[in-house]
Amino acid sequence: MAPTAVSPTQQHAQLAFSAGKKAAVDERAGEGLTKPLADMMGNWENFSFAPIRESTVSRAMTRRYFADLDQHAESDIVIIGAGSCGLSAAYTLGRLRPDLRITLIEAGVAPGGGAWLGGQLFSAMVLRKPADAFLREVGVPYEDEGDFVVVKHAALFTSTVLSKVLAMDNVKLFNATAVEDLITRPHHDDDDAEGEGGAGVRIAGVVTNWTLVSMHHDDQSCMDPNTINAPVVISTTGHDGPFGAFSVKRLVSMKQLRQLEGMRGLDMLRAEDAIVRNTREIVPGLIVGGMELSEIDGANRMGPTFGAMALSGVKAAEEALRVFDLRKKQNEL
Ligand code: 48N
Repeated sequence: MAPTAVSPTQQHAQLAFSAGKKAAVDERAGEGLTKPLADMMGNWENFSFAPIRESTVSRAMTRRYFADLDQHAESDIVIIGAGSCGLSAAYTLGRLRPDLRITLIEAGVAPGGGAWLGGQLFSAMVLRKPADAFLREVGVPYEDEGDFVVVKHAALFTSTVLSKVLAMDNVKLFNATAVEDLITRPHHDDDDAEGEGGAGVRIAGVVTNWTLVSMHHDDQSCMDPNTINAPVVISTTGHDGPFGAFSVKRLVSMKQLRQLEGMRGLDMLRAEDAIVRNTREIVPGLIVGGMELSEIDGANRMGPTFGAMALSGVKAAEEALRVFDLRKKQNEL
Protein backbone atom coordinates (compact mmCIF):
# COMPACT_ATOMS: atom_id res chain seq x y z
CA MET A 1 0.00 0.00 0.00
CA ALA A 2 1.45 3.39 -1.01
CA PRO A 3 2.48 5.56 1.94
CA THR A 4 -0.22 8.05 2.78
CA ALA A 5 2.18 11.00 2.65
CA VAL A 6 5.22 11.24 0.42
CA SER A 7 7.58 14.08 1.16
CA PRO A 8 8.15 16.21 -1.94
CA THR A 9 11.43 15.13 -3.56
CA GLN A 10 13.82 18.08 -3.47
CA GLN A 11 10.93 20.51 -3.30
CA HIS A 12 10.97 23.20 -0.70
CA ALA A 13 7.60 23.15 0.99
CA GLN A 14 6.31 26.61 0.14
CA LEU A 15 4.10 27.82 2.92
CA ALA A 16 1.20 29.53 1.18
CA PHE A 17 0.11 32.62 2.98
CA SER A 18 -0.65 36.09 1.84
CA ALA A 19 1.89 38.41 3.39
CA GLY A 20 -0.08 41.20 5.02
CA LYS A 21 -0.47 44.56 3.30
CA LYS A 22 2.14 47.14 4.29
CA ALA A 23 0.83 49.37 7.08
CA ALA A 24 -0.77 52.64 5.98
CA VAL A 25 0.79 55.84 7.32
CA ASP A 26 -1.60 57.94 9.41
CA GLU A 27 -1.56 61.68 9.00
CA ARG A 28 -0.44 63.55 12.10
CA ALA A 29 -2.58 66.55 12.89
CA GLY A 30 -0.20 69.12 14.39
CA GLU A 31 1.98 68.19 17.41
CA GLY A 32 -0.57 65.78 18.90
CA LEU A 33 -1.32 62.13 18.15
CA THR A 34 -2.28 60.86 14.71
CA LYS A 35 -6.01 61.25 13.97
CA PRO A 36 -7.09 57.57 14.45
CA LEU A 37 -5.53 57.52 17.94
CA ALA A 38 -6.80 60.97 18.82
CA ASP A 39 -10.32 59.91 17.80
CA MET A 40 -10.19 56.97 20.27
CA MET A 41 -9.60 59.22 23.24
CA GLY A 42 -12.83 59.99 25.07
CA ASN A 43 -14.70 57.28 23.12
CA TRP A 44 -13.63 54.13 25.00
CA GLU A 45 -17.20 53.10 25.90
CA ASN A 46 -17.81 52.29 22.20
CA PHE A 47 -14.33 50.77 21.78
CA SER A 48 -13.83 47.23 20.41
CA PHE A 49 -11.19 45.33 18.41
CA ALA A 50 -11.81 43.69 15.05
CA PRO A 51 -12.93 40.03 15.53
CA ILE A 52 -10.36 37.16 15.45
CA ARG A 53 -10.16 33.38 16.03
CA GLU A 54 -7.26 32.05 18.15
CA SER A 55 -6.08 29.70 15.41
CA THR A 56 -5.68 32.72 13.12
CA VAL A 57 -3.17 34.21 15.56
CA SER A 58 -1.34 30.89 15.78
CA ARG A 59 -1.12 30.56 12.01
CA ALA A 60 -0.04 34.18 11.57
CA MET A 61 2.95 33.50 13.83
CA THR A 62 3.87 29.93 12.90
CA ARG A 63 3.61 30.33 9.13
CA ARG A 64 5.98 33.28 9.20
CA TYR A 65 8.41 31.73 11.67
CA PHE A 66 8.70 28.46 9.81
CA ALA A 67 8.89 30.19 6.44
CA ASP A 68 11.81 32.21 7.87
CA LEU A 69 13.47 29.05 9.24
CA ASP A 70 13.05 27.38 5.85
CA GLN A 71 14.50 30.36 4.00
CA HIS A 72 17.39 31.00 6.41
CA ALA A 73 18.40 27.32 6.58
CA GLU A 74 20.75 28.47 3.79
CA SER A 75 22.16 31.85 4.79
CA ASP A 76 24.93 33.94 3.28
CA ILE A 77 26.24 35.25 6.61
CA VAL A 78 25.30 34.21 10.15
CA ILE A 79 26.03 36.47 13.12
CA ILE A 80 26.14 34.77 16.53
CA GLY A 81 25.18 37.17 19.30
CA ALA A 82 23.04 40.29 18.98
CA GLY A 83 24.93 42.45 21.43
CA SER A 84 26.25 45.89 20.48
CA CYS A 85 28.93 44.39 18.23
CA GLY A 86 26.66 41.84 16.54
CA LEU A 87 23.90 44.39 15.99
CA SER A 88 26.41 46.86 14.50
CA ALA A 89 27.69 44.14 12.19
CA ALA A 90 24.14 43.22 11.16
CA TYR A 91 23.28 46.88 10.52
CA THR A 92 26.42 47.38 8.41
CA LEU A 93 25.85 44.20 6.38
CA GLY A 94 22.19 45.01 5.88
CA ARG A 95 23.05 48.47 4.58
CA LEU A 96 25.98 47.40 2.37
CA ARG A 97 24.51 44.18 0.96
CA PRO A 98 20.69 44.10 0.90
CA ASP A 99 21.09 41.25 -1.61
CA LEU A 100 22.60 38.89 1.00
CA ARG A 101 20.60 36.74 3.42
CA ILE A 102 21.83 37.67 6.91
CA THR A 103 20.82 35.60 9.95
CA LEU A 104 21.29 36.91 13.50
CA ILE A 105 21.12 34.31 16.28
CA GLU A 106 20.63 35.54 19.85
CA ALA A 107 20.48 33.26 22.89
CA GLY A 108 18.60 35.80 24.99
CA VAL A 109 14.91 36.57 24.63
CA ALA A 110 16.05 40.23 24.55
CA PRO A 111 18.81 41.04 22.04
CA GLY A 112 21.26 43.76 23.04
CA GLY A 113 23.67 41.89 25.30
CA GLY A 114 25.40 44.24 27.72
CA ALA A 115 24.31 47.41 25.93
CA TRP A 116 20.99 48.14 27.64
CA LEU A 117 22.82 50.05 30.37
CA GLY A 118 26.13 51.89 30.74
CA GLY A 119 28.54 50.92 33.57
CA GLN A 120 27.30 49.58 36.95
CA LEU A 121 23.70 49.67 35.68
CA PHE A 122 23.91 53.45 35.14
CA SER A 123 21.83 54.64 32.16
CA ALA A 124 24.13 56.81 30.05
CA MET A 125 26.35 55.22 27.37
CA VAL A 126 29.79 56.66 26.54
CA LEU A 127 31.39 56.25 23.13
CA ARG A 128 34.79 57.68 22.32
CA LYS A 129 35.26 59.49 19.01
CA PRO A 130 35.31 58.55 16.15
CA ALA A 131 32.52 56.09 17.09
CA ASP A 132 30.13 59.07 17.00
CA ALA A 133 30.16 58.52 13.23
CA PHE A 134 28.24 55.27 13.77
CA LEU A 135 25.66 57.07 15.91
CA ARG A 136 25.07 59.62 13.15
CA GLU A 137 24.91 56.82 10.57
CA VAL A 138 22.17 55.05 12.54
CA GLY A 139 20.44 58.19 13.83
CA VAL A 140 21.13 57.97 17.57
CA PRO A 141 21.12 61.41 19.23
CA TYR A 142 24.00 62.17 21.61
CA GLU A 143 25.67 64.95 23.60
CA ASP A 144 29.11 65.95 22.35
CA GLU A 145 31.70 66.16 25.11
CA GLY A 146 34.80 66.77 22.99
CA ASP A 147 36.82 63.55 22.76
CA PHE A 148 33.77 61.45 23.52
CA VAL A 149 29.99 61.55 23.19
CA VAL A 150 27.22 60.45 25.54
CA VAL A 151 23.94 58.78 24.57
CA LYS A 152 21.50 59.75 27.32
CA HIS A 153 20.37 56.14 27.79
CA ALA A 154 22.18 53.03 26.51
CA ALA A 155 18.78 51.57 25.58
CA LEU A 156 18.34 54.44 23.12
CA PHE A 157 21.46 53.23 21.27
CA THR A 158 20.49 49.56 21.38
CA SER A 159 16.81 50.01 20.55
CA THR A 160 17.61 52.35 17.65
CA VAL A 161 20.18 50.00 16.06
CA LEU A 162 17.92 47.01 16.77
CA SER A 163 14.88 48.67 15.20
CA LYS A 164 16.87 49.54 12.07
CA VAL A 165 18.21 45.95 11.81
CA LEU A 166 14.76 44.41 12.34
CA ALA A 167 13.27 46.64 9.64
CA MET A 168 15.78 45.33 7.06
CA ASP A 169 14.18 42.82 4.66
CA ASN A 170 17.35 40.72 4.33
CA VAL A 171 18.18 40.37 8.05
CA LYS A 172 16.32 37.88 10.25
CA LEU A 173 16.74 37.73 14.03
CA PHE A 174 16.18 34.39 15.74
CA ASN A 175 16.25 35.29 19.46
CA ALA A 176 15.83 32.86 22.39
CA THR A 177 17.94 30.63 20.13
CA ALA A 178 21.44 29.47 21.03
CA VAL A 179 24.27 28.44 18.75
CA GLU A 180 25.49 25.28 20.44
CA ASP A 181 28.00 24.16 17.86
CA LEU A 182 29.63 25.09 14.55
CA ILE A 183 29.29 23.31 11.19
CA THR A 184 32.76 22.47 9.84
CA ARG A 185 34.33 21.19 6.64
CA PRO A 186 37.89 19.87 6.24
CA HIS A 187 40.02 22.72 4.93
CA HIS A 188 43.61 23.63 4.16
CA ASP A 189 44.43 26.61 2.04
CA ASP A 190 47.58 28.70 2.30
CA ASP A 191 45.61 31.79 1.28
CA ASP A 192 43.32 31.60 4.25
CA ALA A 193 43.59 32.40 7.89
CA GLU A 194 44.59 29.25 9.74
CA GLY A 195 43.62 28.39 13.23
CA GLU A 196 46.62 28.81 15.43
CA GLY A 197 46.30 25.08 16.04
CA GLY A 198 47.26 24.55 12.39
CA ALA A 199 45.22 23.78 9.28
CA GLY A 200 42.06 21.87 9.87
CA VAL A 201 38.57 23.15 9.31
CA ARG A 202 36.56 25.78 7.55
CA ILE A 203 33.42 27.00 9.30
CA ALA A 204 30.36 26.37 7.13
CA GLY A 205 27.45 27.31 9.37
CA VAL A 206 26.01 26.98 12.86
CA VAL A 207 24.18 24.42 14.96
CA THR A 208 21.24 25.81 16.92
CA ASN A 209 18.70 24.92 19.55
CA TRP A 210 16.15 26.77 21.64
CA THR A 211 18.25 28.40 24.39
CA LEU A 212 16.11 26.80 27.10
CA VAL A 213 16.80 23.42 25.52
CA SER A 214 20.54 24.17 25.32
CA MET A 215 20.49 24.93 29.04
CA HIS A 216 18.93 21.57 29.87
CA HIS A 217 20.98 19.04 27.92
CA ASP A 218 22.24 17.70 31.26
CA ASP A 219 18.88 16.96 32.72
CA GLN A 220 16.91 15.70 29.70
CA SER A 221 17.45 12.87 27.26
CA CYS A 222 19.04 13.80 23.92
CA MET A 223 17.47 16.89 22.37
CA ASP A 224 19.12 17.20 18.97
CA PRO A 225 19.78 20.58 17.42
CA ASN A 226 18.91 22.28 14.14
CA THR A 227 21.37 23.63 11.56
CA ILE A 228 21.97 26.71 9.38
CA ASN A 229 24.46 26.50 6.51
CA ALA A 230 26.47 29.63 5.73
CA PRO A 231 29.89 30.18 4.11
CA VAL A 232 30.69 32.94 6.63
CA VAL A 233 29.96 33.23 10.34
CA ILE A 234 30.62 36.28 12.54
CA SER A 235 30.86 35.46 16.25
CA THR A 236 30.26 38.27 18.73
CA THR A 237 29.22 36.37 21.83
CA GLY A 238 30.88 38.64 24.36
CA HIS A 239 33.20 37.79 27.22
CA ASP A 240 30.76 36.80 29.90
CA GLY A 241 27.31 35.47 30.52
CA PRO A 242 26.10 31.86 30.38
CA PHE A 243 27.17 31.48 26.74
CA GLY A 244 30.02 34.02 26.69
CA ALA A 245 32.91 33.61 24.26
CA PHE A 246 31.11 30.57 22.81
CA SER A 247 32.85 30.18 19.44
CA VAL A 248 36.42 30.70 20.66
CA LYS A 249 35.91 28.16 23.45
CA ARG A 250 34.54 25.73 20.83
CA LEU A 251 37.59 26.35 18.60
CA VAL A 252 39.82 25.30 21.50
CA SER A 253 37.79 22.14 22.15
CA MET A 254 37.92 21.42 18.39
CA LYS A 255 41.73 21.82 18.53
CA GLN A 256 41.60 24.81 16.16
CA LEU A 257 43.06 27.12 18.79
CA ARG A 258 45.68 25.94 21.27
CA GLN A 259 44.35 28.08 24.12
CA LEU A 260 42.57 31.29 25.00
CA GLU A 261 44.80 34.07 26.30
CA GLY A 262 41.92 35.35 28.45
CA MET A 263 40.65 38.91 28.80
CA ARG A 264 43.11 41.19 30.65
CA GLY A 265 42.62 44.04 33.12
CA LEU A 266 40.75 47.23 32.33
CA ASP A 267 42.67 49.76 30.19
CA MET A 268 40.36 51.89 28.05
CA LEU A 269 43.20 53.40 26.03
CA ARG A 270 44.61 50.06 24.92
CA ALA A 271 41.45 47.91 24.88
CA GLU A 272 39.29 49.69 22.33
CA ASP A 273 41.96 50.22 19.65
CA ALA A 274 43.02 46.56 19.99
CA ILE A 275 39.49 45.18 19.63
CA VAL A 276 38.69 47.23 16.53
CA ARG A 277 42.09 46.74 14.86
CA ASN A 278 42.18 42.98 15.54
CA THR A 279 38.60 42.06 14.60
CA ARG A 280 39.43 39.38 12.05
CA GLU A 281 38.96 35.94 10.56
CA ILE A 282 40.29 33.50 13.15
CA VAL A 283 39.79 30.27 11.23
CA PRO A 284 38.55 30.08 7.63
CA GLY A 285 34.95 31.23 7.54
CA LEU A 286 34.79 32.51 11.14
CA ILE A 287 35.26 36.17 12.03
CA VAL A 288 35.38 37.15 15.72
CA GLY A 289 34.65 40.64 17.01
CA GLY A 290 33.64 42.53 20.12
CA MET A 291 34.59 41.34 23.56
CA GLU A 292 34.74 37.68 22.48
CA LEU A 293 37.96 38.68 20.75
CA SER A 294 39.56 39.77 24.02
CA GLU A 295 39.38 36.14 25.15
CA ILE A 296 41.50 34.93 22.23
CA ASP A 297 44.04 37.74 22.14
CA GLY A 298 44.32 38.47 25.84
CA ALA A 299 43.21 42.03 25.07
CA ASN A 300 42.42 44.40 27.88
CA ARG A 301 38.84 45.11 28.74
CA MET A 302 37.56 48.65 28.33
CA GLY A 303 34.73 48.70 30.84
CA PRO A 304 31.81 51.10 30.25
CA THR A 305 32.69 52.59 26.87
CA PHE A 306 31.08 51.13 23.75
CA GLY A 307 32.72 52.75 20.73
CA ALA A 308 34.86 49.69 20.06
CA MET A 309 31.79 47.46 19.96
CA ALA A 310 30.13 49.55 17.29
CA LEU A 311 33.24 49.87 15.13
CA SER A 312 34.33 46.26 15.66
CA GLY A 313 30.92 45.36 14.24
CA VAL A 314 31.56 47.57 11.22
CA LYS A 315 34.96 45.93 10.69
CA ALA A 316 33.53 42.43 11.22
CA ALA A 317 31.00 43.16 8.46
CA GLU A 318 33.80 44.31 6.14
CA GLU A 319 35.81 41.15 6.92
CA ALA A 320 32.74 38.97 6.38
CA LEU A 321 32.16 40.44 2.92
CA ARG A 322 35.84 39.89 2.03
CA VAL A 323 35.59 36.23 3.07
CA PHE A 324 32.20 35.80 1.36
CA ASP A 325 33.61 37.08 -1.94
CA LEU A 326 36.67 34.79 -1.50
CA ARG A 327 34.41 31.79 -0.91
CA LYS A 328 32.37 32.74 -3.96
CA LYS A 329 35.56 32.87 -6.08
CA GLN A 330 36.56 29.47 -4.70
CA ASN A 331 33.06 28.25 -5.41
CA GLU A 332 32.67 27.24 -1.77
CA LEU A 333 29.39 28.99 -0.98
O1 48N B 1 27.15 42.59 24.77
P1 48N B 1 27.72 41.23 24.55
O2 48N B 1 28.07 40.41 25.72
O3 48N B 1 29.02 41.28 23.63
P2 48N B 1 29.57 42.42 22.66
O4 48N B 1 30.95 42.00 22.30
O5 48N B 1 28.58 42.72 21.60
O6 48N B 1 29.65 43.73 23.60
C1 48N B 1 30.42 43.66 24.76
C2 48N B 1 30.05 44.86 25.61
O7 48N B 1 28.68 44.73 26.07
C3 48N B 1 30.92 44.90 26.82
O8 48N B 1 31.19 43.85 27.40
C4 48N B 1 31.34 46.24 27.35
C5 48N B 1 31.99 47.08 26.27
N1 48N B 1 32.20 46.03 28.50
C6 48N B 1 33.42 45.66 28.44
C7 48N B 1 34.06 45.28 29.71
O9 48N B 1 35.24 45.61 29.92
O10 48N B 1 33.34 44.68 30.57
O11 48N B 1 26.66 40.44 23.63
C8 48N B 1 26.88 39.10 23.30
C9 48N B 1 25.53 38.50 22.93
C10 48N B 1 24.60 38.35 24.15
O12 48N B 1 23.36 38.94 23.86
C11 48N B 1 24.48 36.85 24.35
O13 48N B 1 23.20 36.44 24.79
C12 48N B 1 24.74 36.35 22.95
O14 48N B 1 25.73 37.20 22.41
N2 48N B 1 25.30 35.00 22.89
C13 48N B 1 24.83 34.01 22.09
N3 48N B 1 23.80 33.99 21.23
C14 48N B 1 23.58 32.83 20.59
N4 48N B 1 24.33 31.71 20.76
C15 48N B 1 25.38 31.70 21.61
N5 48N B 1 26.11 30.61 21.77
C16 48N B 1 25.66 32.91 22.32
N6 48N B 1 26.61 33.26 23.23
C17 48N B 1 26.37 34.53 23.58
